[in-house]
Amino acid sequence: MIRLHHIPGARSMRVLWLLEEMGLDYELQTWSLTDGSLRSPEFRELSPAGRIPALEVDGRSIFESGAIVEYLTETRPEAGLAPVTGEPTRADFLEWVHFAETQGNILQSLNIQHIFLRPPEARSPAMMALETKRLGVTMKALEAHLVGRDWMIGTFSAADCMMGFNIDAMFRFVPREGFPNISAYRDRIEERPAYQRAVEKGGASMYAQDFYELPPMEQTHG
Ligand SMILES: N[C@@H](CCC(=O)N[C@@H](CS)C(=O)NCC(=O)O)C(=O)O
Repeated sequence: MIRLHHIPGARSMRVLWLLEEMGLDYELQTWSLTDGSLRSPEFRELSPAGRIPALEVDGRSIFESGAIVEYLTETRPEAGLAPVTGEPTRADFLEWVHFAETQGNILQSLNIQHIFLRPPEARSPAMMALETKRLGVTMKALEAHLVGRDWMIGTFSAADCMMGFNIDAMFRFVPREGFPNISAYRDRIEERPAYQRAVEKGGASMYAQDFYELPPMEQTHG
């Protein structure tokens, strides 16, 4: 039995998409970011910092999306979704798996500032501007990397599934213009039947708007 602990639009999308690409049977257990349940003893047994995703698999629970992706590809090599240790592209694979989380942390900070922080006066326009710039730096790196490549390491791999959380989020904060390679990459992702199934099973995203403008700096408080 494989059970994915999931929140619509969260980093668990990475694992959900990978499970679909691998054709594995799994159950989904859906949690909420806002009802306090991630802090419950029951959930902390699975993920001690109370973070999504956690995956119950092979008689244990694994947390950290990157660790889950590495574990699933190592224990199920027949899926062919990661170069094995010793292959020339193994280091590239690891770099981009972990790059996704560097970018994911910035996206999380922007999600908190634009969507979750209450009251709205608690938001920091200065932090929002800084994190948007930092996101732009990671997007420029990604844009340059995708020149002449369809997928993160050339051929499709689980490193692309790690972008499953990022790809729906980044253009909510930085406009598409100037990022033709990321836009085309996103289109390729959205054409994959496994990604489409993951989106359908995963539930509605947290975003109510296509794009979130930066607030003017004079709204700074404190
Ligand atoms: N590095 C972790 C980050 C996990 C994480 O922060 N997940 C978010 C959802 S996308 C979460 O659970 N947030 C709840 C919280 O911060 O309390 C991973 O990649 O799994």
